[in-house]
Amino acid sequence: MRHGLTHVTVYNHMYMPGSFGDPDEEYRALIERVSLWDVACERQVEVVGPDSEALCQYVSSRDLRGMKTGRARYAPMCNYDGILINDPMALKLADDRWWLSIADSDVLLWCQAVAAEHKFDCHVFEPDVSPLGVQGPMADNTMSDLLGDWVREIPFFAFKEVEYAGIPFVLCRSGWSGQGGFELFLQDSNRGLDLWDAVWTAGERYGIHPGGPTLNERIESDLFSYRADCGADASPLEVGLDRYVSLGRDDDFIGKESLLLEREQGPKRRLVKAFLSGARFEGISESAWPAQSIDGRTCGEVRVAVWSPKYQSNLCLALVSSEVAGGPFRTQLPTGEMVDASHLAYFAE
Ligand code: THG
Repeated sequence: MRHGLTHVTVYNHMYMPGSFGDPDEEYRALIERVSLWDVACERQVEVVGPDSEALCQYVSSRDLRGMKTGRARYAPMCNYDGILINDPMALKLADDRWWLSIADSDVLLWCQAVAAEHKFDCHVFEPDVSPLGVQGPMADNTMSDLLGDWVREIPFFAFKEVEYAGIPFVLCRSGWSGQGGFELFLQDSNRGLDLWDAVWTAGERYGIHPGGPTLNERIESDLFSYRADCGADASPLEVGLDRYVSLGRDDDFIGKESLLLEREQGPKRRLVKAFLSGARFEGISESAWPAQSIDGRTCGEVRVAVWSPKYQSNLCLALVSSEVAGGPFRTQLPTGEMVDASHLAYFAE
């Protein structure tokens, strides 16, 4: 609030700061400097006990076996019908201790139920852990000024448990932008302002700016957003998460049978990136817009649309039938105006 917060959304039943009033400057700070994000709403589901890995492995579509302690993996989760229900990062804190760092749906209840039904010997709960994002090309300088040069050596999706001025957190090279940076998983919510202020002070000489998950940058960088990019009925194969779904696994996992069948038949829809014609969009789209094929038939929907500085064009993510996904289509704006969509790429390909 002190930094002039102007826009919040709700994510995992929490407020998430989104913008501080100047989206163009927030984009620039993220691309050229360093940006500080309160992403405490990326809640953790902690799993502790002898069967913690077995539970995480069973609920994840991705194979998590063979991970070292101190490493993370992006691990989509499906229900028994092979429908995507969340896309967490799985962090292995110890052989018998894991965090699922979740997107916006109730994974805690799901994991507690699966653990009980399958008699996995583990405890599933929500710990006091609140991530802070430090993203952008100056994130390394900022964090190494704060903690020491060693932070530069942390590989992507690896982490270390640290303490700074008595503030305990897990420092991980990760985050929801394509610009690089860290997430600081604060382990004491009473120290949130202290941690924010410490990183802010370290980042001032690098032009640190307050921000949040940035819609245009994350689409340009192919980062998926559960709920925004698809509804409650999409499979990971439709939305381009295939590479994080380990269909060759020799063990069972939730959704496996359905996903194998879907792969055989081919996904019915595809998530695509497309340019939209017309004047520059201001702000972000608030709802899905109907998509039509060139011959006028309903073919899916534009899920999100935004101005892209990188492409100097309006850019959207659309979930459309596989037949039209490789080519042009049209969409109707809330104003009623029809605009042309031209295929840029399949999402994440
Ligand atoms: N940080 C944390 N938790 C999260 C998110 C986050 N939970 C919800 C949501 N974001 C999950 N979504 C993603 C999507 C992509 C990535 C991270 C979280 C990501 N993917 C790498 C990439 O696409 O290059 C690949 C990772 C891999 O190879 O395993 O970084 O932002 N804490």
